[in-house]
Parts: sequence; structure tokens; C-alpha cells
Amino acid sequence: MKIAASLVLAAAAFAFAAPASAQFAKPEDAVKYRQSALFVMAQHFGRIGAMVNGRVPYDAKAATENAEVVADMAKLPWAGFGPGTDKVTNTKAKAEIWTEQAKFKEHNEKLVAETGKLLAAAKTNNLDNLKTAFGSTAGTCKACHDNYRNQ
Ligand code: ASC
Repeated sequence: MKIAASLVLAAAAFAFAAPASAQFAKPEDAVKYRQSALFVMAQHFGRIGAMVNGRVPYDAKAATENAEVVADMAKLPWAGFGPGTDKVTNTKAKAEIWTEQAKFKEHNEKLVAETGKLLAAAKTNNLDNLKTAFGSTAGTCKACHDNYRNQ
């Protein structure tokens, strides 16, 4: 009972001590989180790319499974760019992410929309549909990188 009570107090103290930058214990965790989501997304997007570019045989089921991961991952990184995370400097993120938040958010939303279309295209089991959606999604990745990521 006594232990439970002190755990509750400790949890409450932690909650109040947590920064305004939402659900992460520290800004470095937010950076790790967003980089991890983007890394996993790139791995699975790359597997679709290999099929689209003919480097591996087209496999409709694998394409859909990969597109599911891509579409899920696409929703995650943006929470990791919250207030205070601009102070973590050993990243490729440009300062404009935080000074042009509305524009950055448009790019984030575009990616979520495009990866949703990629998944829908994968589910048609048609390689041409997949190719079109892949190209369009890649263009969305690139547009955001061109504006908001250092080389
Ligand atoms: C990928 C990948 C990206 C995008 C980008 C598109 O496969 O890892 O970041 O495509 O290169 O231009």
C-alpha cells in the first residue's frame, strides 16, 4: 500500500516535471522517435521501390504489407518535431521546420495522404498502379526533404 502510494506520487511528480513538448521524457527522445519512424518507413518504402524498379520480382502481398507499414509510419514522425526539439542540433532538421510550422504541417499531411493512396494502390494488386503511387509518394518525400532537411 505504502509502495503503491509512493509510486503514484512519483508518477504524478514526473507528469508535472515533463516538458510542454508532450509525451517525450526529453527532446532527444523525440528526435530518436521521429528518426526511427522515418528510418522504418524508408526501409519498407525501399522494398516497394525494389519491386517498382524491377530489382526484385513483384509480389502483391509483400507490396501491401510494406505499404501498410509505410502508411502507419507516415503518421508518426511529426509529434517528434514539437517545441524544444529544435534545440537538439546534431540532426539534419532545418530551422524552418519550426519557423514555418503551417507549411511543414502541410507537407506532413501530404505524406499521410500519399501513403494512404500508396496502400490503396498496393491493394489493387496491379503493378502499374503501384508504380504511379510510388512515384507520387517519393515526390512527396523529396519535396519535404528539399525544403526542410539538410543534406
Ligand atoms: C526513399 C527514401 C527517401 C525517399 C526519397 C525520395 O526511398 O528513403 O527518403 O525515397 O529519396 O526522393
